[in-house]
Amino acid sequence: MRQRKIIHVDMDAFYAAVEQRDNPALRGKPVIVGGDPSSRGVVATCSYEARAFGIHSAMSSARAYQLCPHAAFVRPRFDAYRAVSLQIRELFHEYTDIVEPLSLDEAFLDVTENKPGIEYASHVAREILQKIFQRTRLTASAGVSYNKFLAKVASDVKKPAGLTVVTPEQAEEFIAMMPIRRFHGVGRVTEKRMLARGIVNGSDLRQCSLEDLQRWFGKSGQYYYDIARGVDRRAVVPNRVRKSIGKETTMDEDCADKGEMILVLDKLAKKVEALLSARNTSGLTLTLKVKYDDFQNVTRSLTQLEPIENAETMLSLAEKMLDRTEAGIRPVRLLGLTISNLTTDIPVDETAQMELPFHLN
Ligand code: DCP
Ligand code: MG
Repeated sequence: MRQRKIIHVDMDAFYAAVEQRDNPALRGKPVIVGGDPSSRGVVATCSYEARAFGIHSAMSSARAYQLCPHAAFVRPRFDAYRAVSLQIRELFHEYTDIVEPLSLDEAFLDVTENKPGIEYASHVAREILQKIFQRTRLTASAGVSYNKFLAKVASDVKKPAGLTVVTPEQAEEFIAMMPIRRFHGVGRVTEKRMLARGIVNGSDLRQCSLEDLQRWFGKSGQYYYDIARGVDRRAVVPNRVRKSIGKETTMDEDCADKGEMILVLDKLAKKVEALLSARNTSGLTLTLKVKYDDFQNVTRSLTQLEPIENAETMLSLAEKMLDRTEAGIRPVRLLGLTISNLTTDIPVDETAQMELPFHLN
């Protein structure tokens, strides 16, 4: 197959950058977008000034406040982020229609063939970053390579406002020195398990046999084996379809009372029912997510032969699954319900990231 030219574009400190752009008083300051520090909300993102204090996405806002009490805490304004997202999406389509958005602020582009007929993908990327700034007054970073994995990892290397190219000749060295936590697809749990086996960087990963990786990491083993060698054949797929629809909620206080949990699950089930019916879909699998007070997550799933679409069914399944967790014995911080194995194709709704628990309602 002919060498592909893939770009991954990712906006810098996206929500926080939009807030700083729209409110000059916030510029140059630690800005935290997310839940209120006095609530149990979390940080959606923060400005680079705030990152210097050790603050990061998904940290509790209360913790962020401890680390930097003088930071500006602002609520997210999704309409503003969506507007920017549309602007950059439109720009991408001036270069190619093979655009795969991963969220509001990032996308893969396959520019092997591109509309202006530019030869070098790095030139396309440079132009895109410049135009993003011209049109939105926001900066983005980009990675350019011959597959998605390398482009994605590369886009993170010179943030903010950076462009990193990884050519086939450079790939081996690039991967070898890269700490595995920077590898897309290696989550925190896998990272710990890799570190425990002495796998710290790409070069360590490359030493592992396929058999070992499959034994340790199951289905993902092949993926890790391939990426350690710079191999990733996944295509850039425009308009991905959603794999699941769900809702989760962080409780006001850690809860050890099962009756109360069931009330929360009942509310969640009704919300998920509404989400499904708004999209005119249903699914075969229901997953319950429980986060204990120590932030450990567990999930339980049940798959039915008949599509699940109403809240009542969801609640009765959820109750069964709740009994298969330690909820009640251990206090619970968050509960979530998700329907997957969807019975229809639903285009990826880029608002998915917004369903994270900011604790606004
Ligand atoms: N986001 C969120 N919750 C998370 C992670 C991200 O709500 N746990 C939102 C806020 C971010 C946006 O998605 O602004 C984009 O996510 P990124 O991971 O790209 O983070 P940023 O763009 O904020 O920062 P970076 O400069 O590291 O890309
Ligand atoms: Mg980003």
